[in-house]
Amino acid sequence: VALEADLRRALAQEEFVLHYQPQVGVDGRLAGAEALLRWNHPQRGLVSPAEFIPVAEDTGLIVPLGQWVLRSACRQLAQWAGGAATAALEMAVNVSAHQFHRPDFVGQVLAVLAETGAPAGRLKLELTESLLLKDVAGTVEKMFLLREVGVGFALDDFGTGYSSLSYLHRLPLDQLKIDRSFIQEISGEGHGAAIVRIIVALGQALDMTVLAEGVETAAQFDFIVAEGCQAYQGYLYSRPLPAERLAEFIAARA
Ligand code: G
Ligand code: G
Ligand code: MN
Ligand code: NA
Repeated sequence: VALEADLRRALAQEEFVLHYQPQVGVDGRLAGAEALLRWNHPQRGLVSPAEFIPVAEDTGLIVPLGQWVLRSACRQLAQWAGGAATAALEMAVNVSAHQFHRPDFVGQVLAVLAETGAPAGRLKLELTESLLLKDVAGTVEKMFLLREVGVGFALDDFGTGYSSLSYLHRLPLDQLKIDRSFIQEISGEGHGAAIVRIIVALGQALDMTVLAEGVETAAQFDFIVAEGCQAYQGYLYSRPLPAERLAEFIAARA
């Protein structure tokens, strides 16, 4: 309850910020960034979403918070679209189940695109497997409506949920994101390497690109390239950065 009240106050006082983690092609081309929410708490400093997203989900606060994330990320995307070095970048935005399954979700995304002037064709929404499973018919309909204006979709944390091959091919997904737990297991005793291989094959069969999450070492990078992943993100390339730091990062590489 204390955290809930604190979250409400934080929303009103604009204590949230977005950081952006680069998403890169295995050829080294910067493809875009994933917007990651941070709470800049007056006493506690930067608080991880892992701590407060579950509370926001339980209390319904995720709806206004998710709306804030989408609007802020789209403002940033519109700004990128107007800059020579950033014009081609995509923006990936995490969407929670509660937010997605609201009846007015499609209308809200369209309104934010119109309001911010962000190019729909460079917005990518990251959905999770559990979200998709909740109402497959309704989900497919929403995804097709958004795809019509150019919005893309990635399946986040892939491999950790309960995807069914029987509906995966019905969804207009552009990308599978291999959960970082499998990337971390690549060189260990687990089945990480085999799972990466299977997800790449699945992506090829379903005509989806495959992005590896949480790539931290050169060995992991070499493996995902050899297996045919098209893109990656992770500390090896860059941590999530504040917008100004990302701009410096891009300028330094240009
Ligand atoms: O950035 P970090 O690793 O701390 O994120 C922790 C978790 O919070 C991840 O699962 C990530 O997907 C989730 N997350 C980060 N930003 C957002 C957001 O804007 N909306 C939602 N729904 N989840 C987010
Ligand atoms: O669930 P989602 O994929 O949205 O979560 C992204 C989270 O992963 C973010 O909180 C981000 O900070 C974190 N992250 C990004 N790159 C790495 C990495 O290379 N290693 C680790 N351990 N975490 C990472
Ligand atoms: Mn994500
Ligand atoms: Na993930």
